Amino acid sequence: MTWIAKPKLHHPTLACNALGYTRRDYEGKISTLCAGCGHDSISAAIIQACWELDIAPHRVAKLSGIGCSSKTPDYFLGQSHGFNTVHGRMPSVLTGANLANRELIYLGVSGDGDSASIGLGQFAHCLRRGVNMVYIVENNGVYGLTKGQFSATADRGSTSKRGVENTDSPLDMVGLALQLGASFVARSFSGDKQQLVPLIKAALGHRGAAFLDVISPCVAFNNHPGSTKSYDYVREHNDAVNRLDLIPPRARIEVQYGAGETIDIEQHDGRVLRLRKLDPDYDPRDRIAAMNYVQQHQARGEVVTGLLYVDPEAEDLHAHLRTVDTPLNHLGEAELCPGQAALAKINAGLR
Ligand SMILES: Cc1ncc(C[n+]2csc(CCOP(=O)(O)OP(=O)(O)O)c2C)c(N)n1
Ligand code: SF4
Ligand SMILES: [Mg+2]
Repeated sequence: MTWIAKPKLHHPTLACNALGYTRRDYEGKISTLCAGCGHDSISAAIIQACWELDIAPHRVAKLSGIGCSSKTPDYFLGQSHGFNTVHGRMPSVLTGANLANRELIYLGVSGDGDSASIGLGQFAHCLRRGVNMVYIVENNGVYGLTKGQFSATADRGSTSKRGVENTDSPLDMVGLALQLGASFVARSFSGDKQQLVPLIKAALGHRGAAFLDVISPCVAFNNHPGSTKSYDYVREHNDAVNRLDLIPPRARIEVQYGAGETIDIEQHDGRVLRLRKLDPDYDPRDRIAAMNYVQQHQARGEVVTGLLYVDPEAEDLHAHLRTVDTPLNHLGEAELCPGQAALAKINAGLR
């Protein structure tokens, strides 16, 4: 709970990184998400990655939109800069911040509702512009915060908590990111920290638009009608003296599987998610091959995970715009104001 402060005392034997920080120095407030929510595992992976990379927390700017996923930056990197924006508007605020101060490490955290519905346009443009950032979508196929409506990434034929079938085609964030020109595209699963932590570290080291789609189960809005642990079942069979909403804690799903292997993961609602980890000889430097690979496996009902595409030579928005090396917010009036003579020359050129 956010009003319960975390104890500041650290055990003296906790391991420190090269900056002298323990892993706990990269934590944030206590999470208010449902017990077992995949998003908390992603926060833990971000903490681990930043600690292992010896990133000074004050060098990170974390930005998000609106949703359970977008709440998570409050639960990690408590010493970093943070901006919780409007629903779907994280990318434009991040782009502006990045243009003003290129020296920070930009981490955008969003949800499938935030990025694939209301924020789809913003998502598209920050990727195609090559904004230097790590963009993580915590993808659960629902609007978790507003009680589980289908998001645009929900599979056709999947049923909601109320048993309603989704008749719309899903939108694949990875396929879109590849098409839109992101120079680093990866997918993972929240419960696979062996894969997720290195992917976050690689994305943080990439110059350009790095996109990470992380499948992250929502434990609250996938309880099927047959379940005796569902809200409806409990309400119908509960002779209660008052009505309280209860979110039953569920175990986090954790997985381990090797390169080239597939794994079937039974989710909390009983649906099976088939993940395939990339083959060891997969070459991630070919964008078109990556698009084909993702589509072919998708047609077989497999969700491919791993680093799908990277352009190691990528350039970012600052390179495209040829901005000065000094962050714009460090420049003084003398550098920012060209003076009367320069202005007169520009005006003359426009006559
Ligand atoms: C302009 C606007 N429209 C709608 C909402 C209501 N709303 C809040 S969060 C959300 C969807 C969140 O879904 P997602 O991004 O997938 O996050 P999750 O909770 O699933 O992690 C919606 C529609 C809002 N806050 N603002
Ligand atoms: S409603 Fe779903 S997404 Fe939101 S905190 Fe609970 S489990 Fe996570
Ligand atoms: Mg969601």
